[in-house]
Amino acid sequence: MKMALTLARRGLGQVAPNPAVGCVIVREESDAPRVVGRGWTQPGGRPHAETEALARAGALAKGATAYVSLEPCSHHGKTGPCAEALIEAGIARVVGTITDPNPEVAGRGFAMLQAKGIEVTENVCAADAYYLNEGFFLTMSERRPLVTLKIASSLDGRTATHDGHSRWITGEASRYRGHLLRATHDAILVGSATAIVDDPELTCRLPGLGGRSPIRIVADGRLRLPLTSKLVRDARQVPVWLLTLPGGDENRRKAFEECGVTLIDIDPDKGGVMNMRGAMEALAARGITRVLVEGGARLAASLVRDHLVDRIEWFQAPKVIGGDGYPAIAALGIKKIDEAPGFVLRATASLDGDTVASFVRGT
Ligand code: AOF
Ligand code: ZN
Repeated sequence: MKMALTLARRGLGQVAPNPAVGCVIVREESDAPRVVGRGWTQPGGRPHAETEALARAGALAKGATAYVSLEPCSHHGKTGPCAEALIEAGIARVVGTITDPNPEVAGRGFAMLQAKGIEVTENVCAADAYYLNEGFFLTMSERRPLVTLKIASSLDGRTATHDGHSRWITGEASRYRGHLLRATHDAILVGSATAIVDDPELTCRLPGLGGRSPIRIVADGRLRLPLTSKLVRDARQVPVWLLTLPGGDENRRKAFEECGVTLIDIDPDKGGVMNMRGAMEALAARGITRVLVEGGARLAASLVRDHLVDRIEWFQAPKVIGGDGYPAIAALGIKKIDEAPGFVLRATASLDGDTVASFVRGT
């Protein structure tokens, strides 16, 4: 199952709105098990993992065990049900993780297999399977994507000097890791101030992964992003979406659209600012399951305040900028420490002197 999960991971950032699934077909031969087919959900979400693995196994699938990192589907979608394909191939046993929360599946995949006399073992590596596809699960349960906040700061949590100088706080290895995060998310989101000040490209520029740039999204309530920005200039190569407040200047809206930028209206909160939960729901409705937030401080603060940050990837350089620098997260107005949102450390790594710490939301 660990192997199936590793294969599944290849699909992250490529298969939305579908989950990234892996499948390994194994023949339990006399002395040692033998892998006869491996598959994972293909870019765009199809074919599914199981049919890929079955195609590789061919006739050797008969009597074999299939390890699948999510319950095999039971519905007739764009392709036939994977549960049926496993049955037809003569699979004898299926080892699975958790049920597929898609209401069209929701236990029917496992039931179809069992009804045909196939032995089914569920809940193997269930926590890992959930973590891997948390974006897909959240779109099903909360109609919003998984939100990963990426921060690159000094030891004291600053992202720029008081002059706004920020290139570069973290080193090259950290920045490469940041690009890998881009490749494994469906979209990157930044606030308009960051987009204006940094004029970023927000693409994945890792050698070999150049084609894996996610959709680039700017939260820009008042359409302040310059039409001359790098993002707008190459919006026809790598998609750019602007989350904006309804209304606004018609000519400016048209100008963005003529550059190939997609405008998505998000209703304001009572205070007239963009409702971030509404924004996330709008992204999920457009098939986004994993969003990487890359700044700035105000966008990060509003997402933290609204309890929308599921994970934090905090890159820290061994430098001190001081209290006159810009904070990574803007004011939250918290009075008591027990009101501060908590996160749980999941892993750390050192990257050429920087450290990256991965956190998940506290319960
Ligand atoms: C599997 N194996 O590799 C994946 C599954 O639109 P369709 O027909 O591709 O179906 C999408 C649904 O299939 C998706 O919402 C989820 O329930 C399931 N994804 N299932 O057996 C796979 N990606
Ligand atoms: Zn399927």
